[in-house]
Amino acid sequence: MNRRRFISNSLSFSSALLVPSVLNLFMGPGRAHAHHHDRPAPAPHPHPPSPPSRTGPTGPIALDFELQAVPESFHVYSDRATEMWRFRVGTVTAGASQLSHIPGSFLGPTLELRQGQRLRVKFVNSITQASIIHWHGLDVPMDQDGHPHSVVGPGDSYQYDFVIPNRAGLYFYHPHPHGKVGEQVNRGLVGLLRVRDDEEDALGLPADENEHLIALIDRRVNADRQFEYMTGGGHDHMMGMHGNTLLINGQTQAPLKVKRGWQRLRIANLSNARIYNLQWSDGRPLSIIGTDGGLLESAETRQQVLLSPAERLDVLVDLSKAKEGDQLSLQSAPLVAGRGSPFDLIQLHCTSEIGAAWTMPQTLCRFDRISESEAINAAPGSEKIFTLGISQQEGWTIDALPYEPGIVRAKETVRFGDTEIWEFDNSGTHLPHPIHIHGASFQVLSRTSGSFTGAFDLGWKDTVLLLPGDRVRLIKRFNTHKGDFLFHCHNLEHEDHAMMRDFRIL
Ligand SMILES: [Cu+2]
Repeated sequence: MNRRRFISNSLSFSSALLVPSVLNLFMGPGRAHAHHHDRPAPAPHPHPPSPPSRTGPTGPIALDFELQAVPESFHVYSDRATEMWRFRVGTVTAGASQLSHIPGSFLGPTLELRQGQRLRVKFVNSITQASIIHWHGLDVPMDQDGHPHSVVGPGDSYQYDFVIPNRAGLYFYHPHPHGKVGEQVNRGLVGLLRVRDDEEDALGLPADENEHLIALIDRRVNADRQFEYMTGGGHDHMMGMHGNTLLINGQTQAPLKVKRGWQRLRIANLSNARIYNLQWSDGRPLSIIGTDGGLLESAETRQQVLLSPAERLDVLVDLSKAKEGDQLSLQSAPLVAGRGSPFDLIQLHCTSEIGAAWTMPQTLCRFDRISESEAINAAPGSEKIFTLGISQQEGWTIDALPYEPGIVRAKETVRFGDTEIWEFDNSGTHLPHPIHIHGASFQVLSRTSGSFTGAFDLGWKDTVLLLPGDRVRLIKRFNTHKGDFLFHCHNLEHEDHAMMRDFRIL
């Protein structure tokens, strides 16, 4: 699509002024403009494909429980309850100690699992819409992945039973019914899932009260303390749903009291659409030890890192030389210096207590780097290219196509066991798109940047940020499960309307 046509399409699609809107994404909450061009909801998927038959796991079950999606009045604010949909724990049959809760948070229970453990979850749908749960970042079989074809209606349930194959890392879960993901997450249906493994244990990383889960969530909170959704009309469809209020772990911001030692921040961007540009308030670099799929080979330092929806960052900070009462803020800076000001995400307040002593090792883990030569399409120019776009008829697209359930093109078909190089091309949309691929984690090979920089590509990734003008090449192994899986933009409003495709592993 040429640039002129793109601009004319996108203007009629949303009336949004593109350049200021892009900048607004990075300027802190509370700057949304109202426009009024609503799009109809997408049609339900017609012919769900049937998953390949498989034998379920047979070993002992580490965690077995009911996870209910329920309407609930919840006190995010003390003065008035917010009407939400939440994930709540029902009957627990095994492993109750592997469910933890962030006190006061509307997030669902945090599932605490180890690599190789078997998880059984009965999802009970007690909301008024069809739904299904996707375990973001976990490499599970097709019928366990929460593909939209698996949705269950109100009053129905879905039994999950799978083994955690992933390395230690911070993962999360959320609904994945096509066209309703943004709304259901906005209402509160999201939770964290933390995986541990022996390799991570051996590092003796800061743990317990020195390890902090930090889910970055923005919501548009109205005067009645309710979460609004898509009240900005076409602008919200264009930009994705940006809130006016930052809720860390779903709560109003409160300082985190920390001991004077090493602290580990497990940061997950669980916002529908907002991108954060992380930095420390005192100018010290971020010390990054992990991303979506767990530990890096060794720690990396950056002054700033962009974290787009669904991306995770594992950050260590050494406060052993801090004094009692010292304060340090994790902030989000504007994407473009001078356009807006940094805002605090979370403040760390040092207490009198001395915390954990620790030394950063040279090497964090044995990192299995995928060589380009492993790919069946390693020859220059033979990568599969997926072009991100927008059109008046289809909304957000991949190769000018919206989501078509169960329909895969030749390039969306992969032979089981193959490794492939995929390239995502965002030279045509002028907006950022965090692209998530279901199944096994991938590695980013290279990035050709457009107008912006700051994405962090190292480690095992399941979501990669395509900034305006960017082209990103990645490599992925398709050697774990056959069947239909999704790849899509994780700006949830882009995903719903309908920047998503199936790919099939045969
Ligand atoms: Cu997008």
